[in-house]
Amino acid sequence: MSAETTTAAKEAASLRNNINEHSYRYYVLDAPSIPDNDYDRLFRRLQELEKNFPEVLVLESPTQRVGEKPQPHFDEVKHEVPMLSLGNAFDSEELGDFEKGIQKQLSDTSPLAYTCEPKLDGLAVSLLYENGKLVRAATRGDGSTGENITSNVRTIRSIPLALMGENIPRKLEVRGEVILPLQGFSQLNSKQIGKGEKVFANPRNAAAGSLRQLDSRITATRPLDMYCYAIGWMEGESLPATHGEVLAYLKSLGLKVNPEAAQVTGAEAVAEYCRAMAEKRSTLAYEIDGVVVKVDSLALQAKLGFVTRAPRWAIAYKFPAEEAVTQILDVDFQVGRTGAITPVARLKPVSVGGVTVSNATLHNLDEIKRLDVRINDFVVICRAGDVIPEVQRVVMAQRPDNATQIPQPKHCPVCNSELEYTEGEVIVRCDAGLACQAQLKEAIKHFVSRRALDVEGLGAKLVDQLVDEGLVNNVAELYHLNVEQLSKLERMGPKSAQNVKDALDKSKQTSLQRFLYSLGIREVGDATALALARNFGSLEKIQAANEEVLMAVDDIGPIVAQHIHHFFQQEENINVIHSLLDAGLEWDPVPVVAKSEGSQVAGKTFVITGTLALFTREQAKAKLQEQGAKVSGSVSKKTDYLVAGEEAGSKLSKAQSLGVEVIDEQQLQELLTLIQPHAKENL
Ligand code: 5U1
Repeated sequence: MSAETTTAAKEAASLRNNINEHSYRYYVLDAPSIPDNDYDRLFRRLQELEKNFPEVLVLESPTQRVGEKPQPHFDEVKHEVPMLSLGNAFDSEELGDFEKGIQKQLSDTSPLAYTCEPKLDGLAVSLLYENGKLVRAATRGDGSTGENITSNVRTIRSIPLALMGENIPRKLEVRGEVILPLQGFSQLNSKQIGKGEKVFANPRNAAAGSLRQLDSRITATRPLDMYCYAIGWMEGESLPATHGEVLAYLKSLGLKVNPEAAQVTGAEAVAEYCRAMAEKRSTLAYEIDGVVVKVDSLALQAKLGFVTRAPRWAIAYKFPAEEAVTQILDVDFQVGRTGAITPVARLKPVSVGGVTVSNATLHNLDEIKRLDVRINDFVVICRAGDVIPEVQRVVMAQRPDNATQIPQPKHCPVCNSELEYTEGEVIVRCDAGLACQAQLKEAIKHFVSRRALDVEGLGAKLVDQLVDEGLVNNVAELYHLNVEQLSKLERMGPKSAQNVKDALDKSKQTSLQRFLYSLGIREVGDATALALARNFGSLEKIQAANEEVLMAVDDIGPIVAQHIHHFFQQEENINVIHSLLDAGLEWDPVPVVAKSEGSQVAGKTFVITGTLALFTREQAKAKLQEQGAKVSGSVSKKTDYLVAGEEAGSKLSKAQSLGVEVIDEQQLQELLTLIQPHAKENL
């Protein structure tokens, strides 16, 4: 190295330290120490040196945050230590149960010390530092395998590319939440509107969309931030004794940790922290949806261990569903797949927990009566998670003079046929079946949906067009479409048309369960379809079964049996089935399952909670019942097993406190397949 280069290298190193320190103060501590102009000057000088002396350039230089070209895809990353999810608590009683469960396991009733911190509504991300340098960042994915998003994460200014401080470990895998703060979110949406591009529904979606960019130059324009909350694993330094100290250690390395984190003792103090955080929520610069509570002692955490994918030593307290008041502008009636008429309130748009809501369901006509809701009324809207917002109550004190009764519909709003009001039934229906375009569209959407024939690329808008243009009058006619017809439709080029045609051809090879489900028989979900397929083994036998024979199948009661039998009696349905078979739909023979003979689960009582990945809950239930197990909705002393999926909530805490055996779905699958090696088919 020449003397000139050595001098340049020294100056570059000093500039990097200087710039990193100022960035840290600005982005992590939120306490800038120099004016922007001075910072820019330092930055430009470093860029100049690195340009003139490329040999002094290092990957962790602050000038190297943004990549120069897009990447083709994200590689997979296998997490060395799984990224866990958390069980939920919804009130102080459940927080108390959480503590009791732990005390029971530890055989010690002393109140426990916890660290509480806000639960950020963002995306869990893992950062890997080797010798202090950021070498990899990954999404959580399914907890075991995520995606390598290093180039995007490098653009997040509050994440150090090189750790600071004295005790830098040889290797450190640190976890936290990437978020888009509220101010950045509204700026981003204003920009999107200006460019005529998609507006993000909430900061979480915007953060997810930003991290999923293949071009990190786009991510770099999004003001993302990250708060770190845990060490996944570490080499070369020893872990502190408590979680509070872990957070302090991460902070000493230059990582951003949440300043709201606090240590408290006992479940009551935790509940108090949660109440205080709920009050503070609207003043925070980012969205939160609850509080994460962790047993503070790492030794106790290790002793308590894990159930399925959630630690026993931590829980997420979730804030109650969000509410807002707005005015009903009108009420429309929508027609569902089975002809059910649902009243939908059209609202003056209102933000509920960061999402703009303009429609809310009123469920059915009885609900309109129960709420005594009228057009122009001010109403409380409630939105919980991804559920469709609903009208919760009328603000009677604010009822305006022009509040008008919602007229009871006499005719179908789509096909105009007379509506059927059945004594004692809450649901009003249009019984025009597929002659009603709304029902036809919904039937086709159901037919091509993921759990049915799974026709990729045939989305709702395309289905609407196919029906509106008269190209498809029943599901079988989908298979008569040609590329030319498809490519003439809106937003369809020859390539997309060919893709849809290919996807339709691919869907012809299916399973009997999917085929039955896709027919959209009332009350026949995919679990019932599976039970039918397993019990009868062939379509012909199901078609020939009378109600009594159908009712011999576990879980099929008189009403479901009547719907199935009725469906297969209709000439129109028989014709469509023939046309589908003529079009080439086929499936492998289905082995008929002997009921509970020899099963490990026969006679046992199961409760299923949380989100399962290998089964739907209904499938798990159907399979258990098929093998003679009972499936109950609530945990009690009589429960033999709790099957806990992701985000298992209060049932998990209750099972733990009652000492009920908790298994994950892998173990469930093992129990189910012990005597039936073919039981995995068709899941
Ligand atoms: N604040 C915070 N969020 N959060 C999410 N802490 C925290 N801890 C988590 C998760 C999933 O998991 C621990 C088990 C590390």
